[in-house]
This record gives sequence, C-alpha cells and structure tokens, in this order.
Amino acid sequence: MNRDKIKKMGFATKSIHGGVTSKDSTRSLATPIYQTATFSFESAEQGGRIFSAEEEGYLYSRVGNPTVSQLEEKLAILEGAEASLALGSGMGAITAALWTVLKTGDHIISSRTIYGCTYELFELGMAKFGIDVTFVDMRDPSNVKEAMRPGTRLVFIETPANPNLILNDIEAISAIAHENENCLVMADNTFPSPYLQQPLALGADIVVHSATKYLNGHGDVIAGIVAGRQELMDEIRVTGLKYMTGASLSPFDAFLIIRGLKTLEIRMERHCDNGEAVADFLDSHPAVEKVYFPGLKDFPQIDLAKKQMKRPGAIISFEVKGGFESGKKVINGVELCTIAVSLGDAETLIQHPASMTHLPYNEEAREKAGISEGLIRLSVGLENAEDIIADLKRALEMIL
Ligand code: LCS
Repeated sequence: MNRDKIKKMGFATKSIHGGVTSKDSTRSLATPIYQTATFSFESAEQGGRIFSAEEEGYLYSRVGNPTVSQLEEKLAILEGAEASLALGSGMGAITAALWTVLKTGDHIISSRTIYGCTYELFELGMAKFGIDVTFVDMRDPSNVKEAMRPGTRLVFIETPANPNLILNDIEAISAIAHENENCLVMADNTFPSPYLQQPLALGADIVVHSATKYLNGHGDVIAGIVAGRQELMDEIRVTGLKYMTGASLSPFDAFLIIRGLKTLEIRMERHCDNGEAVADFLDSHPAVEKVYFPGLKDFPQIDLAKKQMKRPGAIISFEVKGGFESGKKVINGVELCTIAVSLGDAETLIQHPASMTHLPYNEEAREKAGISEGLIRLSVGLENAEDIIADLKRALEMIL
C-alpha cells in the first residue's frame, strides 16, 4: 500500500502494513529475508550506474538491503519522518548520526541523565575528536538557552530519561535550540517508542532508537534506528553508516523487528496497563521509599507527561528503605522478574543502574544526574500484572 494512504490510517495498521509496497513473485505474506551480502549486476555498465546513483538498486548489504529497507520505511511512517535508517545497534545509530553531522570544534548540549553508554560516548569519546559536550538539567529549558554557543551543533534529549524517568520538554527545547540555525535537535525515543511519543512532530530534527527494546520487543535482537529528513538520512547512510561506523543491521534481525512491530500498539497498551498497576502497588508499599514513574499523581512533571506522551510507559524506578543493602535483597529475592539489563521485553526485567547500566557515570556525576546508589529499575513486561505484583510483594516483604 502506498505511503500517502497508510499515513492516514491508525498506528497499528501502519505498523502492520507500512513499508510493504509489493508482494514478491511468490506472493509471500511474511517479509522475505534477503540474506545476502551482495547483489549482482546485469552488466559492468549497470554496476557503475548503481554505484554512482544514476540508477536505483541494491549493491551491497552494508549500505542497503530489501528486508532492511522494509523496516526503514515502516519506521519512517511510524515516526512521521521522511525517511529512516536501520542500524546494528542503538549505539551504532547514535554514533552514525553524530559522525555525520559533527566536526572537530563543534559543541553538543546533552540532557544530564541519559543511558550509560551514551554518556560514556559524550563524556569520553567525543573529547578524543575535539568535540565539547555540556550536560545540563533540561527540566528547566532555560538551562539549554544558557548553555548555547555559536558553535552548538547538536542538542541531545533523552526523555523519559534512563533510568530515573526525568522528562524534558521536546517542544520548548527544540524552539530554543533552533534559535541557532545550525543547531540540530536529536531525541532518543527508546523509552516511549513512537506509539507513546512523536519527537519530530514536537520539533526535533532526528529521532534515534535502540530498536533492541520495545520496537523489536522480544529480547532477541540488538538494533538501532535513526529517523528524520530524507536529505539528512541519505547523508547518514553514506557517511555514518557506509564508511564511518559500518554498523549495518542483518536482514534476519530486520525481519524479526518487522515481525515484532506488528504488535507494537497492543504490546505498548499492555505494558502501560501493567506499568500503572505495578507503580501504584510500589507507591503504596511500606518498604518503598520513593517511586519514579510519570503516571503517578505526585510525579513532579505529570503535566509534561500528559502533554507530550500518550501514556506514561512501563519503566519504573524506585528506592527502598534501607538503601542498596536492602535493595540488593529485593533484587535477589524476585523469582518471576529476571535480573537483567535491557528493557521493553515480554519478560519483566530488574536491574541496578549504579552498578550496571549507569556504571560509566562516576559517583559525583551520578548523584548530579539524580541516579541514587539505591535506585532499582524495573522494565515491566507483558505477564499478568497480578503475578508481577505478587513476585515483588514477596521480595519486598523480606526487608520489612
Ligand atoms: N538509548 C537508550 C535510551 C538506551 O536505553 C540504550 C540501551 C541505547 C540507546 C543503546 O542501544 P543498544 O546499542 O543497546 O541497542 N539501553 C540499555 C539499558 O538500559 N539496559 O541495557 C541496554
């Protein structure tokens, strides 16, 4: 079905039919997996024409592959973007975009609380190439304005933030960033997925994803997505993907994500239902000190959550009374919940950011980012909510 028709349809319809332009000669319903590294040419002349983009066609799977293309078209439709690019990991997506748009001497402003490896890339990696990064608390967008310099080329926003669910106002921050006409806004949309939040419609220029998470949804793939304007995506393909990172996605993994995306809407609705039930339970439990979840009535940024997100998602962080000594007992005490990093899977996952996902932050930076030693992060899965709650209840009773 063509893109203009699909664009007018509902989210689930887009995620099922988007990008499926024609059936192949076998009329296969499921997306064929073009498990090939290279593509043949009819003649030397044709090879030359395809390489110089005078003729459309696939040439080598690092740069493009029909199975991967279907995923890219689907994601472009779901994010409301002109185009998207699928890569071999979320970090591959972020770095491919950065290596394309940045040069030595440029300046980045990033939200202070972000995924640990993105923080490491900004804090350690960028300095090697003479790119300066300023971390700011974007809960007050005027902090972005204060940090802007003539050489600010990129504002990076993660919202909700990993791991403590701080929200950043994409619309307000984009407006400030765009006062400098050379400045691009990149939003990491991994936590909400395009079902709950649409950064491009709010003013961002580039959306990135760890497709490892909700987009695939089944914990069996590492992948990334970049979405935005066609011209920018073309540039990232030839620079960031083709020769700077080579972070291409395998056709088989693209197939799995295409399959996973067909249920994104119903999975997200169930994740959100479960997230709300688990957050309410934790919030009322006597062993729990504090719960971080954008759906709770006393969440400090509840108005922003309602403004830019369809629902509050299903990642919850919390602290228990007695700090991490007690927290460890809770993590070790669960049975149904799995002790593992990653998120967005069918299984409920529990982890300790200070010693796992956010280890790259030193203690001072971690405290400044609002990631306490005792913080525990839950990715609420798709099991029956009462079973998740019963598991957590049993573990929490161990520390009462
Ligand atoms: N962006 C966010 C917000 C993430 O949470 C992650 C991974 C990435 C980017 C990188 O994606 P990847 O390369 O892993 O596909 N977050 C993880 C987490 O919280 N636990 O394990 C990985």
